[in-house]
Amino acid sequence: MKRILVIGSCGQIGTELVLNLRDKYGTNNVYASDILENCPEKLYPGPYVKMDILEKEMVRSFIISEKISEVYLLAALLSAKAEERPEYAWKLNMDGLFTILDLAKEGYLRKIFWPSSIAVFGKTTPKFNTPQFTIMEPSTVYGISKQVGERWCEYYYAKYDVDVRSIRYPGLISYTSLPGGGTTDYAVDMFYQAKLGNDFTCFLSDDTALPMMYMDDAIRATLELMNAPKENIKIRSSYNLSGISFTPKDIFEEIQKYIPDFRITFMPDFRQKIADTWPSSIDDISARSDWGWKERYNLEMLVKKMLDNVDVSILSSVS
Ligand code: NAD
Ligand code: AKB
Repeated sequence: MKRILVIGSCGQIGTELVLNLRDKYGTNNVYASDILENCPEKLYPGPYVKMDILEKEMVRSFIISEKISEVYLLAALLSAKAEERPEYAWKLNMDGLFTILDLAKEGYLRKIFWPSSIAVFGKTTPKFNTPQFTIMEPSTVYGISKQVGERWCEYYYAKYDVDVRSIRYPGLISYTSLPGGGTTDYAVDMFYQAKLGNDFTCFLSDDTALPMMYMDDAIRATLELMNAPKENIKIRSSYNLSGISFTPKDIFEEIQKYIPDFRITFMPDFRQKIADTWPSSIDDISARSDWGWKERYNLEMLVKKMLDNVDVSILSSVS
């Protein structure tokens, strides 16, 4: 029987991942954990433990005493927040990964999921249909931490046979919880402002195309990767994963089909410089051929699903 721990479970991905894992493996076999005192109501009932990934001894003793077999390590500072706190971002994004990789090396964990990002690429990377193997010169602290993390995952697999699996997620769009401080967050914010009847000020320019994905696809990809036979996982750094590529103008125009009075102004800020170094679209042929990945959501489906489900009352929980 699997015993799963999700670290960073109260965030944008963690909330949905825990719900999906509990559906699949049973509520009591999936521990949610986060640095926050309490988990979001959506994760009641179910085991929750307050845990700071940087408290190494506490993390180790919990995993060993609870006989955890799989860890999904999601705790991190994302691109925009990491630029505000570079030293802390480096510590958080790297130290936690070593704690978990070492536990697997010592035989306490059977499998690890650790997400990378399109932020591993940089301005010297081919921008369109970015290949799996290409030039990677990230210029953000977040991107550097993800690229270095990829190298260490690959190393622990090659040297110690640690079964660590990873996806370079694109920008994720969802309504269950709010995003945590990334460059692609604008696309989620746009839905809340549209539903509130507000005008929207976009921090990226109208023509900034980025790889994006609806959360259901990202969660499904994660579970498919984790359940694929070990011998199929040929890439131990991280897999490129492609869903949709769109600009702020594309998504605005799609929302406007439902809310014709919706208005937008473009006022690029420091996040524009980050976005300018990232790919516009991704080639994910390796994920497709190694473990059968295929996206389901296109832009039209994503926008309809978001407008049907975004609940603006969630905003009061952060104000
Ligand atoms: P998020 O910011 O929404 O959630 C991160 C969670 O980690 C938060 O609940 C936070 O409280 C928790 N956390 C922070 N510090 C912690 C600590 N010291 N100990 C334990 N928990 C701590 O992030 P997310 O969007 O859910 O992203 C999860 C992972 O996926 C990250 O590694 C991120 O880099 C990666 N990723 C996300 C996206 C995306 O679009 N959401 C895209 C690419 C990669
Ligand atoms: C961010 O914008 O930082 C994240 C990511 C693409 O890694 N959404």
